Amino acid sequence: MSKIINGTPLPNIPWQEKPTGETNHIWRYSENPIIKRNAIPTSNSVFNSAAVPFESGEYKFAGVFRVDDKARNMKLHSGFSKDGYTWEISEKPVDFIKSAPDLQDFQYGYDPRVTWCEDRFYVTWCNAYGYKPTIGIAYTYDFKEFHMTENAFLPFNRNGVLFPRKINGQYMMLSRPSDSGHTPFGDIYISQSPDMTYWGKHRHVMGPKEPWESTKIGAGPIPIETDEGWLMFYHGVLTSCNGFVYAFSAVLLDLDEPWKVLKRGREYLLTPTEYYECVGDVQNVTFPCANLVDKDTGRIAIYYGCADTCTSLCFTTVDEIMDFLDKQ
Ligand code: BMA
Repeated sequence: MSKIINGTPLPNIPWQEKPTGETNHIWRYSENPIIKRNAIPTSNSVFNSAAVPFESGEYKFAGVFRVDDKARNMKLHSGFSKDGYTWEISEKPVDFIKSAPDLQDFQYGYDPRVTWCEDRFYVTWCNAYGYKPTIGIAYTYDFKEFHMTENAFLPFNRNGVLFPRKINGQYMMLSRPSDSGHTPFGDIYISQSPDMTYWGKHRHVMGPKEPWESTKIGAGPIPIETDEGWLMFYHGVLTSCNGFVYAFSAVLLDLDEPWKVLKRGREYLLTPTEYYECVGDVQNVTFPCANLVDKDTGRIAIYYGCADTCTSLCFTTVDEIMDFLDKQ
């Protein structure tokens, strides 16, 4: 049994037992989707969003949500939840406070990740700089005020995922250099920073390998630290005659040199098969952006966007994924 290190107990993690007869290593919540496209009056869709444990009064969870409005602007909204299933999403987008006067104004933002690191929550997302996508960084203590700092990289880049602690004295961030459109390529890289401002020492982590991910891959939720390595879900894209298909799998990265891949899924763990994953604004998309983890039981609840329209939950455990990786 592999152990989670550097995590916290989360007895109130959203959870359903693996259904009898289920042969996959990940199983869906029976009441999916948990957040519908019309969650707030102005929303066209709410998907590819991030949730974390956060205590505030009755609330036990907080998050940053990708909300596309009815003019199809891509905005980020904060939200709170008592149980991790039912979310109260702010009707107003996050109004970022700029940490330097000459930082760009918020133009658009999507696919947020939220990481607890040291003393605060960091949000990383695909941020427009001159209307070109790169990786934005902000921090918050309360999910009410968000301080936007320097972008991590130059355009074009997407899927910036921060590790939850420094490794060998460096902050580490995964990302996926891209182009200005619906990028037909993409490998995962890692970059290092002593101060969250200057990023360098870039290392290649991995590129597409199997048919299900043959177009491009990108980091998913925040990596989970286990005694065997960093466990991370990542998405992979296949180009079919109907367009892109977004599925996801898992990888185990070296604890001290996380650009080294120790084990990697050959098969996908979850691919669009349910109606809400196949039908929506963009068909056939399952896109994980967050995982809650209970250190005591190894239970994992994954939040994933469905068909660029709504948000769902699925479940697994550290042991299930290690078992899957050992069999690949
Ligand atoms: C990517 C991003 C994601 C989206 C996916 C599928 O480029 O825009 O937010 O889920 O495409 O449309």
